[in-house]
This record gives sequence, C-alpha cells and structure tokens, in this order.
Amino acid sequence: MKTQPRRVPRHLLAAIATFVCACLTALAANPRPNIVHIVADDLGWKDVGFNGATDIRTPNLDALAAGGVKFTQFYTQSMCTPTRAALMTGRYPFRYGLQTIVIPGPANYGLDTTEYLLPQCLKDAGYTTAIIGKWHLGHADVKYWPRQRGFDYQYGAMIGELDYYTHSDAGVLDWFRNNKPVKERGYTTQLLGADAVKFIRQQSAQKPFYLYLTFNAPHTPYQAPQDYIDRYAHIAEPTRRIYAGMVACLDDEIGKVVAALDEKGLRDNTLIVFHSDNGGTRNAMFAGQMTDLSKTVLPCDNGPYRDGKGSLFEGGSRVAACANWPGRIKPQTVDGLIHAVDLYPTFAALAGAATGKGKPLDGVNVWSTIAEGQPSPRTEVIYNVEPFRAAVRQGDWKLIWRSLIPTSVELYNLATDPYEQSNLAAAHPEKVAAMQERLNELGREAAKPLALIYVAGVGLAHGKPLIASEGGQPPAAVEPHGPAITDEGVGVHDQFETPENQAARHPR
Ligand SMILES: [Ca+2]
Repeated sequence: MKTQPRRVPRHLLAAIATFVCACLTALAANPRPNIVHIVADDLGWKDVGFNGATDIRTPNLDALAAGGVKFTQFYTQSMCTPTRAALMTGRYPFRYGLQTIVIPGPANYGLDTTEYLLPQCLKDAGYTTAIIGKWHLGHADVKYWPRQRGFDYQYGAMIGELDYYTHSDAGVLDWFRNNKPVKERGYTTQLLGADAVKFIRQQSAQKPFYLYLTFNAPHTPYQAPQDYIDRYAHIAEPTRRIYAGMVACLDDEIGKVVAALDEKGLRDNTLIVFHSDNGGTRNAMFAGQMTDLSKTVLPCDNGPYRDGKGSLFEGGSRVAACANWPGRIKPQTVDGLIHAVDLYPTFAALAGAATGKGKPLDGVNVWSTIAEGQPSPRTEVIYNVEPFRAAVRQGDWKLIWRSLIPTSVELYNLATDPYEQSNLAAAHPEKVAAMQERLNELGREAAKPLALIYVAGVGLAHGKPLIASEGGQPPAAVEPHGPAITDEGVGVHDQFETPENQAARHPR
C-alpha cells in the first residue's frame, strides 16, 4: 500500500519563504562584489592626472578616481616581488623571506607554498579567480606558479621584466596561458587589456570573480607603440615621451576594461582598485636590466615625494592609487593609512570569505576607510625589515634605520614634513629608541632574505678565476658600473637622488 507523501505544513512553508526572502534581501543589500584589482608596475606617483600630471593624460583613471576615491596614503613595498607577495598573502614579506629586491631571473626560489593566498581564499568562498599579467613570485618551479596557488585562469608573465613585443627576457620566452607557453604578436599592455575584456565578457552575474590584472607597464624597457609616442610629440625628452605613451596606453586599456564591465551590466556590482606596485624609478640601481641607462634619463615622476623604487623614503612606497564602486564608495579623497597587506582581509570580508585557514595576517580590513572615509584602523606601516635597513611609521612619525656601518638613523614627522627634508632624530632620542626597539622586535621574527641567500650562494660559488696578464686582454670581469645593492642602505647621498637634485627637479 502506497503512503501519501507528508505535506509540509503551510506555516512552515511561509517561514521558509520569509527566510529565503530575507537572505535574498540581505544579498541584494550586501552583494558579494566582483573585484577587479589593477596593478601598474613602477608608475610614478605624479604620472597620473588625478595626482597632478600635466604632460601625461590618463582620463580613464581620472574618471575612476573622480567617481570613487583617490588615496593619498596608500602604501606598498618598494619593489615588485615584495609588494606582490604582500598583496597575495596579506602578510609583510619579511615574514617569509621576500623582503629584499626581486626574485632574479636565474634564481629558483619563490613565495613559500605554505602561505594561504588571496586567490585560494576567494576561490574557497566560491569566486572565479584569474591573473592576467605579471606574477613575479617564483618562476623556476611550477609549484610557485599562480595556477598552482589558487588562480583558475592565468595569462601573462611569470617573472618581472620582459620585452613588450617579444615577451621574453634575455631570449627566454616569459609568456604563458594556463601554464602553456604562448608565442604571439602584440604589445603586452594591449594583449593584457584585451584578455581582461574577454575574461569579463565570459563572466556571469551568478558567480562573482576576482580579476588580478597586473600590467607590466610602465616598467622598463621603455617601449610603446609608435602612435602612442606620437601623441606626445610635444615632450622633448625622448624617454619621457615614450614613457608617456606607455602610460597613455595603460590608461586606454583600463578604459576598455571598465567599458566591458558596463556593457556586461556588472559595473554596479564590481569593486575596482587601482594602484602601482611601488614608486617610480629614481635610482638607476633599481631600473631593471633591459635598458641602456647610459642613454636614458629615468622618466618617472614621484612629484614631491623623496626618491623612488627600492628606497625607504616615501617615493618608494607611497603610490598612486584609487578605488571605484558606484553607489558603494563615496567619492572623495581618502587620507587614511592603507597598506597593500590590507587588501587581502578587505577583499575577503566583502567576499564573505574566511581567512582563518592562513597564517596570522598583518593586514586589517580597511573597507570603512575606503567606502566612507572613516579613520583607518591602521596606525602603523612597516616599510621593510632587512638585515641592513628597516623603517617604520607610527602615526605621523617615521623612522629609517640603516644598520650597516656607518649606521644612520633618520626620524621624520610626515604631518609637517611629508617630503622628508628635516631629520629630527637628535631631538627625540626616546622616540628613536622606542621605534628602533619595534624594528628589532620584528627583526627577531623575520625570515632571512632569500635574495641575500641566493646572491651569497652565487657570489661564493667555486667558478673559474679571472686573472689578468701583462700585455694580454683583461678578463671579462663583472663590470663595476653603478652603485651596489646595499648602497641605499649606507646613507642618503647616493649619486642619483639627493635632496638637492630632487629639489632641482621639483621646485616648491
Ligand atoms: Ca615594480
């Protein structure tokens, strides 16, 4: 005998319906946004219209900043690899050995595979994840590659510096789609922009996505399509003219990405965050390997901020940045402190993603600062902790400590002296001591820099000696051109960036 299925009581059905409606309403009020996270490479702070560029035009970025927020105190690390590591882990790179320089092309190390990365966190919460562009967190072993670290889709370069047209570094192709080498024609900025547009067109409103769009522009080598260079014929200095074309092309591609979001009807549910990975290059030591610096005037402009890429001064890590989400972000200028490590917990919170699987984060959720301009929960910025130098900001006070002999300590009040011209260390010995103790405390927690271990290993390897002979050709030794990597750590008077020549470039 068949039994009749039991009917669900009417009042229970009504309760379920009410619950579902409440959930949908909550979701509509707090939808999980798509996140388009756009990173430029070595862009000068003042090389965008929204920070006052007058010779380079960036109308698309300016529109994002005008309709959203422009950040005045958005910090990164001062070089590519450390910043990208901070973004992906939400943790300072000194914690896992990526605090010093970038991962060199011949090196085989990468970002610790025990870190629980942002794309893993978002993917676990149901996001589609994609990296389109530059990775630079390990390339010599596939275990370090982005597809192995939480990205569903990958397109672009594994290392850092590549030719914009051949997509190679020292003759080695560095251009991949889903881990497979890609040989194709085209200018990287335009290829990456077109791929991002294609990716967005393939998405649906049903499943949110995280797109990490990391252009290699305007990093060296300085190359741009001729039509872009021609737009800037009025710029007399030839490298600045090319650089302007590179930035203009970057801006155009970002405009196409925003247009694709509009066309797809996704714009109102998409958070766009844009920032550079570090300050513009002002020191030839950090300009990369692929540009003949004897013929090049470094073109980046960090405005009034001191020095640039690779430095602990503000020009190294206070970067051009803006964010946009129509209806969710109140258009304004945001002065609150934000560091690259903060994006991980901020994005995770918006995505409803749990961060507990990972190690303790250095980042804090700064969404109320971004969206409403509320005071930032961040009161301290660690610029870096390396065996030979470190710097910290607490409130308005900033300490730069170079521990190589001869040691030096600089203390600045960034509220009254944002351009770091007046060293107040001698007048505030107690403050200096307290901030040094903070850096020493972090130094005790720090991992050894993998770059220094690598460099020492290469330098001390038993190779063929180079011995000269009278009357013979001198051996091809390493050429002692330019300063060494630790020179910045020794003092402030390097030959490329002194307060005097900065003042000459930026009269105030
Ligand atoms: Ca960079």
